[in-house]
Amino acid sequence: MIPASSIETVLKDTSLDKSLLAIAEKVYSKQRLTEEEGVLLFEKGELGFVGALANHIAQDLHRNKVYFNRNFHIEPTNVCVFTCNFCSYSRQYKHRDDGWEMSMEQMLDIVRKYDGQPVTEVHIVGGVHPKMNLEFFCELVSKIREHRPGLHIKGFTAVELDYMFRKAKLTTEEGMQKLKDAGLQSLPGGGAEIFHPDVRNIICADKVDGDGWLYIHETAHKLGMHTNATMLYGHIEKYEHRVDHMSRLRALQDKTHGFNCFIPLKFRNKDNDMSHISEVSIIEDLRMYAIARVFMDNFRNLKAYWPMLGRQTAQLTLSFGVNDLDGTIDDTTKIYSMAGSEEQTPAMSTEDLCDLITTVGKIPVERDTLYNELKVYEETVA
Ligand code: V47
Ligand code: SF4
Repeated sequence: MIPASSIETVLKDTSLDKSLLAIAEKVYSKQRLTEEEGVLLFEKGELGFVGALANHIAQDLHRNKVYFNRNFHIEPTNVCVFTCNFCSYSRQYKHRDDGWEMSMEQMLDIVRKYDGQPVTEVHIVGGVHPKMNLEFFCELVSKIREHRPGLHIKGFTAVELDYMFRKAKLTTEEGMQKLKDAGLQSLPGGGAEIFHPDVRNIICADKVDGDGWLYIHETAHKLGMHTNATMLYGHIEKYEHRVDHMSRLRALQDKTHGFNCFIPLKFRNKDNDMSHISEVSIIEDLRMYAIARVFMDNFRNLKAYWPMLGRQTAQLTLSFGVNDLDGTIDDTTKIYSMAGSEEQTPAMSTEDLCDLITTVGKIPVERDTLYNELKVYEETVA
């Protein structure tokens, strides 16, 4: 499914709302959109229109290439001191018998399971356990590094890091440097949710705030590490909050150039304290991705995380500005299956991912965590 029009057709459409035409002209001449224009796109831009703009930008940046990587996750625990209302995954410390807590050896066993397999990245993320501290995670990272020096270690959301550093009574710089010295190479984008306090104070009041999240990522960037950024959309937030969130990320990216990619995460409503909120439609998902591609003009990569969206919707996003599908995952994450995703045992082989990409006429490219191209599967395009 390709947006019905090209941007050139859109520009010639005399029936188009004047404010939308002005936005299309700005996109065509590579000018940045203001926050007001971002909100206007959400309010007035129908799917075909925003899709034409997003597709134009993605084609310009990536031609038909779509990236994926070979990765697996370690989720050390789902015990968590925080109480985010949208979370279906965590268990409070007093109910830890209902959850899981992995030992060092259990986590290293997961890494050893991939010995001899061509994975390039381990993604470590979990709940914030009061007894798993900075020292424990430095040891984990250095043991993984020692066992498999070539495996890129991407780990710990700003929420986990904020808690670890505070408990260790270290500054963000000191704590981050310790993890970097142990072998941590980049940070995932979780914990961002919606930065604006009007929303954050309702959905996840007790964890690091928006400024704190941004400061942790800025510090990582200053130390030469790359990071990702997410946004949890489709719950109580208004379009203004989405645009404010993206605008703050865009401003930090201007300053540091340290973000690898932006990942909008669709709110899933199973078994959490926000289950009464309906999930948004697939059309709204596609509009979200397309507008992110248009607004986030300094983020080269826009990722659709297929274990959360489901593989069919993820495939559709490829025609609406997305150029990355994350990885093979190998059934090593529970966050989204517990929140109601279609993907109850998320795993895709490289062949599955390539098929999904080539079916919509795109070229699969295996990448590493930093988006260096490892293999272009050009010959597989039908
Ligand atoms: O911050 C939790 C989200 C995030 C729900 O950097 C939910 O490559 C939807 O950050 N519905 C953690 N989302 C996962 C994460 C991530 C995932 C994939 C790739 C990367 C990356 C990072 O999961 C949390 C929160 O925003 N989340 N519960 C839910 N019910
Ligand atoms: Fe804890 Fe993360 Fe769940 Fe929030 S989203 S309750 S920080 S595991």
